[in-house]
Parts: sequence; C-alpha cells; structure tokens
Amino acid sequence: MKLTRRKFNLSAAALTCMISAAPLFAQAEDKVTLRLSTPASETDQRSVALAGVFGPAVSGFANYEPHYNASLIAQGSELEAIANGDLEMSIASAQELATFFPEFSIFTAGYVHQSAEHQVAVFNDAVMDPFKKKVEDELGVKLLAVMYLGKRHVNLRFPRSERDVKTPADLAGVNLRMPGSDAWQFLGRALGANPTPMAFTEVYTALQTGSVDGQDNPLPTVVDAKFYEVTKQIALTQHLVDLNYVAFSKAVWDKLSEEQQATVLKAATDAAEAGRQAQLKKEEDLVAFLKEKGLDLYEPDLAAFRSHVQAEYLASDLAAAWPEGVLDRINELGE
Ligand code: KDO
Repeated sequence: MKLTRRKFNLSAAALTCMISAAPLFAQAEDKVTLRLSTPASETDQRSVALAGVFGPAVSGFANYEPHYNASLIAQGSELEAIANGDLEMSIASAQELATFFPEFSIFTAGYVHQSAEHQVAVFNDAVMDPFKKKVEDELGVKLLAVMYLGKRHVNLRFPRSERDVKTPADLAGVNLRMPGSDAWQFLGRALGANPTPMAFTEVYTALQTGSVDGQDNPLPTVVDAKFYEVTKQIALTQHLVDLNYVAFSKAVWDKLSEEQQATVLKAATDAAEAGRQAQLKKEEDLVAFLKEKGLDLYEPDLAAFRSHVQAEYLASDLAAAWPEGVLDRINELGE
C-alpha cells in the first residue's frame, strides 16, 4: 500500500489517539549503546568529529556515548576493556596495539609516516590487512579508520636561552614525559631524552610543578590541554606524524546487519576525515597563537634528528618484529 499524504495524516492522527489512550508502546527496537573512552578532551578535534559526524550517522540503530579525559577507562586500558566487553569503542594508538602485537611498533617509529595523507594510504593499503586481521581475530577489535593526531614536537618548560634544542644531544638529561607503553618510551630515548611514563591527564600538573621537564604532542594538543600555560618553548622536531585508530568491538560488529556495518564503517571514515581536516587547519593556525602566548617555536636540525632516530629504530629489537617488506611498502606509499 503506497502511503499517500492523506493516508499518512489519518494514520498519524489514529496513532496519536491510540498512544494518548493507552500505555506508551514499547520503545522501538532497543538501540545498541556504543561507549567510547578516550583520554582526549571533549574539545579535541577527534572527539568533536566523532560526536558531530559518527554519532548522528549511526543514531538510527545505536546510541554513541563518549567518555572524555579517561573518565571511564584509564589511558592504555581501552583495548583490553573492549576485548572484555566492558567498552565498545576507543581512539586507539599503534603504541597500545604494539603491547599486544609487537609488529605494530612499525607505525610508532619516528619519521616513518610523512603526512596525514600517507597515514590514510597506508591504512587503506593491502599491507595493513594482516595487521587488521590479527587485531580482529586475537583481540576482538576492529580497526575502522585511521585518525590524524598531528605532528609531535618537543615542548619544554625551560626557555630556549636555557636549553636550545638543535640535535638529539641537546636533549641529554631532559626528563621528557612520554605516554606509558614501551614503544613511547623507546621514542623518547631515540630522541636523546630520558623518558618518564605518565598518563596524559597528569601531564599539565607535572609540567606546572616541574616533575617533568617537558612533553611531546602536536600543537593542537598543546593548545587544547593548555600546556602552553606551563611551558616556554617548542622545538619543531615533528618526530612522529602521529595517528590513532577508531577501534570498535568485533562482538558488537558481528551482531549488526550488513547495512548497519556499512553505516558504521562510513561514519567512522567520514568522522576521521572531518577530524583530519580540522586538525591540519589547527596545526597551521596555532603557530601564531602560541607565539602570541610567549612560546619560542623554532626548527631544530631536522636532518640530525631524523638520521639519529631512524638509526636507533633500525638497530632496535622493535624493528626485528617488523614483517619483511612492510617498511619498504610504507616508504613507497609516502613517495
Ligand atoms: C599522549 O598521551 O601524549 C597522547 O598523545 C598519546 C596518543 O596516543 C593519544 O592517546 C592521546 O594522548 C590522547 O588521545 C589525548 O590527546
């Protein structure tokens, strides 16, 4: 029966009458709740994109429920929570995945990814398939999309007049906060510093009290987390063009219809693209903002940093876990 406007009006009137005269109908088929936990703030561009693009796109059959500032699950424990059925989504890092699957450290290595576009090319290339399959089969997590976190730089609480960072040697003795997992600690050492493991939500206070000398994050994070209030300089090392993955519970995925799965995948991809463009624009705009706030932003000897960091990785146990040919393929995709 084709629903014409007249029939629609009658039906609507009839429905209104029925509802008002009888107990409320049972809610439409229950929607699946998609809890996301992230250490990021609500105003971080990845959070904004997921809430603004992903949530609405899946709202026909799912309730997107974000939890910010690691308020639901501690940073670094999200993947295990998803595997255990205590969480449905996270903004995962390759460093966290490397604690389960050492080969993921190839995506954490300094100066490997060259740009946001390079990250997308790698994530969508066949080279990524075995990595994605292993995470699904062994952890019960589906990696839906790659998100651009930004170019990480060294951000110190001392003025440049006290510590001028030209080469890795200039970071000797610097107590540099890095996130907890081993791959992050390795990166801190490869930069020439003494890394201190610490959760993201503790970094501002640690910088303010001087319990660490500095931290590394992209400019949008330095602004969003207000690290610029408690630091004096940023050596633009761009030592890691950093990424995250939209991680999704495989158990929930398997209960969705094919159409719903396609909607979830497109929603995550579209949200990642929206967040990527917003983050790239912020990286451009925030240099001036940070200089106005009195920070000294400058370029160190990038060739010295790049050659030192890459040599550290190639000589490392991390590189021993990298499957044959993967680094060559990643480099090809970045040309
Ligand atoms: C951080 O703790 O410095 C880090 O940048 C690591 C990333 O992998 C990611 O967890 C990020 O924090 C959070 O999303 C907060 O921006």
